[in-house]
Amino acid sequence: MKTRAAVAFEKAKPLEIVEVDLEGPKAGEVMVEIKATGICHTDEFTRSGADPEGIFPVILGHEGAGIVVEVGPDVKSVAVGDHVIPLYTPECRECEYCLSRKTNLCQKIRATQGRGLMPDGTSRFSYKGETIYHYMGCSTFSNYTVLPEIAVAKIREDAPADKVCYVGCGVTTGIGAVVNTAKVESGANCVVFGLGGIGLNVIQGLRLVGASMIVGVDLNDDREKWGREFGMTHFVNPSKVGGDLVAHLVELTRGGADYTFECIGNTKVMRTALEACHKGWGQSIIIGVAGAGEEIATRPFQLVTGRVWKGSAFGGARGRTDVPKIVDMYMNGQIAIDPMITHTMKIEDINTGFDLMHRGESIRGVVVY
Ligand code: NAD
Ligand code: AHE
Ligand code: ZN
Ligand code: ZN
Repeated sequence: MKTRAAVAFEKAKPLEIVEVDLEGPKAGEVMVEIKATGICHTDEFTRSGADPEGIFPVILGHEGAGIVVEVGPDVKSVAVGDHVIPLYTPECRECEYCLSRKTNLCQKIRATQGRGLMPDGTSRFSYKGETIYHYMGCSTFSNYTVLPEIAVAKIREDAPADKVCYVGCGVTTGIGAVVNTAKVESGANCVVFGLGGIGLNVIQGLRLVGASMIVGVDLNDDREKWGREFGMTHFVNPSKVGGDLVAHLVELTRGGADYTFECIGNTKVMRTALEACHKGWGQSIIIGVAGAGEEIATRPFQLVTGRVWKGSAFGGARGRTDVPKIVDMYMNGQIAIDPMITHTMKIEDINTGFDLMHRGESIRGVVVY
């Protein structure tokens, strides 16, 4: 069949809206009509050419919500008509990683996913006879896409797609980093670096668990009102701190933070986030994704003296199990999503969504098909 999609034909070029060819689902796969998709900074990271796994031409997008329209042979866990959220971190419930209970990083299809292909090593997308690659196993910048059944979470039917698409990455990543990765306890003092689509969800996660001090750090002063709306108690703009930022944050948190979260993808800020942690026990969680060739550095003494560096992918969430629960939390009014979706647009205007992100004007742009 034909489907309308925003294709990244080359790195660092605007996406082009074209009709691509999409093959139907094979065994264990489902076709989903994507109703809405968010634009995450990771889409921009890959579009820009900074992603070492970046492969072109590709259909980006990994923050979607939609409805199953066709199932391939042997599909058991979902049916036509089910409302689903695509999962870039699948949950097969049978690989060594899933069974370990120590990680959410299911590896069942990771190798082919990283090469832009379905588990059988082929792509379902093509354009004028040429292969177009899948992205993060999702490709939600296409109106219709094909996914393995282990990479979709079934959600309640009354959840609005144009809002809960954000659970497909940003909301789950932010709240999950607090609850699953850091396991922040009530009363903790925390610092969040980067108050965008991810950082604001870290902030609302910290409010949810009863953190005491929630310091937000961003170069964009407009982000102060956003942080405060979701629970931030203090705001720091590093460009306005006279001296050393680490010393400033350590003093503000009376000895260093119990937990810090890097939600930017800047390796210099990652160092600051670690060193702003409390001696003896402070934990710094890296969420931001850094470009090819970039590395983190600190004095080993920072770790010797008890600070801990951790990373978090998809908030440590097991998608098929946890995503429906996060959608329920939204529907029950326990977490906010609507205010963070600052812009909605048609697929034809998706490049404007990237521009708004670059200019720091949007928190989340969402494409509605
Ligand atoms: P965003 O563009 O919405 O937000 C980034 C924020 O960082 C902006 O508010 C910006 O002003 C601020 N910022 C930039 N440089 C700064 C600096 N030097 N100091 C302080 N603030 C600064 O991006 P997002 O969608 O929130 O994504 C944030 C990061 O998280 C990206 O690297 C993205 O790729 C990554 N990410 C990771 C995961 C994961 O599972 N680990 C999931 C989603 C996104
Ligand atoms: N491809 C990059 C890494 C990108 C990355 O770290 N992705 C995160 C999700 S970001 C969502 O917005 C992730 O889940 N990583 C785990 C994984 O297995 O990819 C690179 O550096 O090669
Ligand atoms: Zn994302
Ligand atoms: Zn698995």
